Amino acid sequence: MRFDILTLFPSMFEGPFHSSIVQRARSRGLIAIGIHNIRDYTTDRHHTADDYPYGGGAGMVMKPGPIFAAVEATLAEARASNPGLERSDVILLTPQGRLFRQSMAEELSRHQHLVLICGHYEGVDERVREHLVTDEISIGDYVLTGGEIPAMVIVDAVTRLVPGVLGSQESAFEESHASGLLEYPQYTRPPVFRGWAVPDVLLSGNHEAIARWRRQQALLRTLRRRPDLLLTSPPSLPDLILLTEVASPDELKAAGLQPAYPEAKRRRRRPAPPAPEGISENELPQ
Ligand code: 9D3
Repeated sequence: MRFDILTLFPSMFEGPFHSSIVQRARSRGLIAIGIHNIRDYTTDRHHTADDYPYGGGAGMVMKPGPIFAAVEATLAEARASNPGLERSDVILLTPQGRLFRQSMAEELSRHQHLVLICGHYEGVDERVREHLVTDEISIGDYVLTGGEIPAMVIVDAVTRLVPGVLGSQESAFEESHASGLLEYPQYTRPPVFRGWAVPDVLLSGNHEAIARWRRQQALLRTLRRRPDLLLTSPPSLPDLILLTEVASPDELKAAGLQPAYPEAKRRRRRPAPPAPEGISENELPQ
C-alpha cells in the first residue's frame, strides 16, 4: 500500500509516521509514505499556491494549477516505480466529505495507492473536486485548520488494517472485537489500588463467568454511552437477558429496548378490540 500526501505544510508530518506501528510497517515494506509540498509545483516567482475568491468574500482559495501538477507528477512517479499499479484513489480532505468511519478504513486498506490532498485556507478551487478528485472525506463535525491531521488519521487507521501490519495476536484480538460494541473494563495488578478492588469475578479463574461478565459490561457500556450502536445491530435475546440483569427498565426503554426475562413465556398476541363507534383510533375514551 502506498500513500502520497500533498500539503502546503510538509513539516507537520515529521513526527507521526516515525513512531510505533506505522514506522514498523514502513521499515518492513508493507506500506510506503511520500510527503509532497504543493508549493514545489508552483511556477510563478512568488510560489503562489492560493488566491482571492472570484466573486469576493473572506479568506483565500487554493489555486488549481499547483494541485493538478502535484497530483499528476505523483501519479507518474508511482506508475514509473511500480508497473503493477492499476488504480490510484485521489482523495480530498474537506469538511464537506463523507464521514470517515471504520468501514471506510477497511475498504481503503484493500486499495493499492491513496493520494491524499490536504486542503487549507477557506477551501480549494472547485475544478479540483470536479476533474481530479475521486473521493472527498471528512473525519468529523468539528472545524480544523486544514486537512493535514485528517490525512494522518486516515494513514494511521488504514495502515493497521493492511495485512501483516499487526501481529497475529493483535489481529485475532481485532477480529473477535469488531463486534459493534464498546470494550469491557480492563484491570491489571495490583488487586487492590488505593482501596479500589478489581471485580471478584476476574480473579475467580472461572473462564465462563469471566466471558459472561465481560459481554455484560460491554453491552451495558454501549447502552449507556453509545445507544446509537445498538440501533444499527440490536442485541440478540441472550444479550438482552444479560442486559436486563444490570440495566434499569428505564435505561433499556430509552434505547428502544424491552426488558427480557429468561423465564418469561412467549404469549400469543391478541388483536386489539375494535374501538367503540364514533371514536377515532387516536382518541382515548374517557
Ligand atoms: C467557512 C466555512 N468553513 C467550513 C466549516 C471553511 C473551512 C474551515 C476549515 C474550510 C476548511 C477548513 C479546514 N479543514 C479541513 O480542511 C478539513 C477538516 C475539518 O476541518 N474537520 C474535519 N475533517 C476535515 S478534513 C479536512
